[in-house]
Amino acid sequence: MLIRRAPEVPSSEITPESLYLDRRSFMAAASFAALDLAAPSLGRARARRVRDDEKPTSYASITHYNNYYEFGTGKEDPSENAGGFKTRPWKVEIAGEVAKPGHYDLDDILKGQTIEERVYRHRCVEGWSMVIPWSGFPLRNLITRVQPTSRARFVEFTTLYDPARMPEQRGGVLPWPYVEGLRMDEALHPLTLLVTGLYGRPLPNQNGAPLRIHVPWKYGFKSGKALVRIRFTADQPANTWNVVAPNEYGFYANVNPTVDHPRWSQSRERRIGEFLRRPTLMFNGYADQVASLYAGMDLRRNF
Ligand SMILES: Nc1nc2c(c(=O)[nH]1)N[C@H]1C(S)=C(S)[C@@H](COP(=O)(O)O)O[C@H]1N2
Ligand SMILES: [Mo]
Repeated sequence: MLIRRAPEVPSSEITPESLYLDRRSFMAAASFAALDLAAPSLGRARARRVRDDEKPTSYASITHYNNYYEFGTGKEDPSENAGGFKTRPWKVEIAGEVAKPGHYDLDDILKGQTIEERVYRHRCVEGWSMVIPWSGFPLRNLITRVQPTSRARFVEFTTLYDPARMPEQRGGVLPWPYVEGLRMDEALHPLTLLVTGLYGRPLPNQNGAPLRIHVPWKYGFKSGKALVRIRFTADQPANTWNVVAPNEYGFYANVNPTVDHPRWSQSRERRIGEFLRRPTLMFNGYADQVASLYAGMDLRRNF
C-alpha cells in the first residue's frame, strides 16, 4: 500500500555546502552581534566585505576539479578514479633529523590534535583559484611534538607510492612518489595546515585523504596529498615539479603576480565559479603574515 509522507527535502539533495553554510550563517550572526557592540556600523560593513570576498567555492567544484596525477591527469579523473581508495589503516613515518622518529598510526596522531576550520585561498600555478573551507591542524603542532634536531633546516613531504592503488603510478607521467618540501620556518608558520577535512566533512579522496598539507601563500603544487612520510633534513629536499621542469617550477613557489611562469602570466587568476578574472595578490593575499619570511630574498631568482 501507498504511504503518504509529508513533503521533505530528500537527504540526497542536502549538500555538504548547505549544511555548512547554515552553520556558518549562524556563526556569522553571532560574530556580527559581537562586532556591533564595539563598532555598530563599521564592524558590520567590514565583516560583510571580507565574507563576500572569501565566499567558499562550491563543494561540487572543490571535489570535481582536481590536480592529483596519481589518479589521472584530467581535472575530473581524481573524482572518478579515487573513490575506492582505502585510507585506513594509515601510517605516517616521521624520519630524518628528529628526536622522535617512527611509524605513527594516523589515528594516534589525530587523537592529540584539536581540529580547526580554516577558510583558505588556494591558487594553482595554472591560473585558477578556489576558496576552500578546510579542517585540520597546524603542521607546527605535530613538528613540536616530534622534536626536530638543531640540524633540521627543511622538511620533506612524501606521498604514498602504491601503483596497485594509484593507477597512474603504473605510467610515467611523473617520477613517483610525489615529493615536496618546505624550509623549516615555512613549515612552522601558523598558516601551514595539515588538512583532514573540508566543508566540515572528512576529506574526500580526490582532495588528498586521509592527510594532505596546504600552504596557502604558495602555488598548489607545494601542497602534497596522501602523505605517508615527513622527513626533517639539513639540505633542501627535491620537489617533483622542480625535478621535472626546473625552469618552470621552483622550490619556493610563492604566489607572486609579478613573476610569470614561462608559459602563463601570473598577474591574474580565474576563481572557479566566477566569470571575470581577478588580480592575483602577492603571497596569495597573505603578505602581512608571511612576507617577513623572505626579507632580503630575490623572489625573481627564488621563484
Ligand atoms: N600527491 C599529489 N599531490 C598533489 C598533486 C598531485 O598531483 N599529487 N597536485 C598538486 C597541485 S598542482 C595542486 S593545484 C593541488 C590541488 O589540490 P585540490 O585538488 O585539493 O584542489 O594539489 C597538489 N598536490
Ligand atoms: Mo597546481
